Amino acid sequence: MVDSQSQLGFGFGFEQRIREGATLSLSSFLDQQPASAGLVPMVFEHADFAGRSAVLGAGTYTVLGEDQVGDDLISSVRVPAGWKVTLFTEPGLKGSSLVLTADLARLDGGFDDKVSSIKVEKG
Ligand SMILES: [Ca+2]
Repeated sequence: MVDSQSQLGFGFGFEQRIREGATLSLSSFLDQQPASAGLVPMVFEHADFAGRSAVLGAGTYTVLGEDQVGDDLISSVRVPAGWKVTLFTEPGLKGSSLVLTADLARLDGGFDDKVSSIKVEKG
């Protein structure tokens, strides 16, 4: 009786250590991924993917509130492979538009701090 109890106790503790070790390795692996490996497009307040940022899932953003960085503030955009992000200079997907299918570290003068609505598509 005593022997089998101590074996059970040992087995449980060993499994726990394995699980904890596996979890730690996985999270440190994920932390080391560059932001460009993200699965969803992101917009940034400043050039070179700096300042405040927001993740934009597929959909239409007819006005940009704080959850989308804000109106007339976006200066750079990350677009993962397989996504298409269209920027518009006016609310409601109006005004000048710019289609992005790859990261853009610096919007040009026509769009820098002028984006007011966005359409995000996948595939
Ligand atoms: Ca800006």
